[in-house]
Amino acid sequence: MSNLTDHVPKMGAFHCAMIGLDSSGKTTVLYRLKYNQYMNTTPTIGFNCEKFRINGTAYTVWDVGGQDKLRPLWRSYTRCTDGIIFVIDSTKEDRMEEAKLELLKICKSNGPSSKNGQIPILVLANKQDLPSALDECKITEVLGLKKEFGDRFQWHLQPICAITGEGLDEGMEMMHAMIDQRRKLKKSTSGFLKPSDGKLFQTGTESSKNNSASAKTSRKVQRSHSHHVLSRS
Ligand code: G3D
Ligand code: MG
Repeated sequence: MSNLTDHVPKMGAFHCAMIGLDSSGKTTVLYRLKYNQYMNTTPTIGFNCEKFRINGTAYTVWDVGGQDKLRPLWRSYTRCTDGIIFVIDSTKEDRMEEAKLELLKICKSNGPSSKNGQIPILVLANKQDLPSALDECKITEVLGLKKEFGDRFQWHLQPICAITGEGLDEGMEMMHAMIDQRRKLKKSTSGFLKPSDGKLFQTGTESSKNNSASAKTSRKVQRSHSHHVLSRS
């Protein structure tokens, strides 16, 4: 039996904070998502904010500057958001450790035990058009995604090219699925809505797959992608 609210149209936008090291391609991603075209960027001092719709869902995305002196600001954007988009430059093997440390810092403050509970993370492995780009397996390994996040976090790694937009739709579909899952989980654990079978929640894996399969996308991903969604029973 489905919950009553499953049939109520979703109100309001999904709020996402987009962070990552400087020059990883955050602003290029932002404008690709908003205008579906490549736009020239200049280094972001402060932040950019854009609103747009993807497959009927409204998003407000904050793109926060990634230079090291701006990184202390990240937390104020990630604290109360629905989802975190973490962009990495897949060609910069020598900066992966730095990216990993920054990602871990943010995750620690948004983990399951934090006040706001766990916030889903979409890792965009950008610049896959370049021959020197590390592949998905290598990036998962160097960022320690399985080791550090395991099944404690909802996360998804998506290889993309922000210049062409390849992989972005798939990544945002996964973000949508993870945010939906977190909202359902919050409702079910708050005691207002409990699934009729008494379980706290079902794994989001199947719904994520279904979402991906049914989405009408114009930009296709070439590589397979890995993800981990929180499941509780
Ligand atoms: P940032 O906002 O994370 O700092 P930007 O990064 O969006 O400003 O992008 C930094 C540089 O990376 C830009 O090049 C941009 O064109 C480039 N870039 C972004 N995404 C991709 C991609 O998918 N593939 C390739 N090849 N380049 C990308 P410039 O030359 O303007 O510094
Ligand atoms: Mg920028």
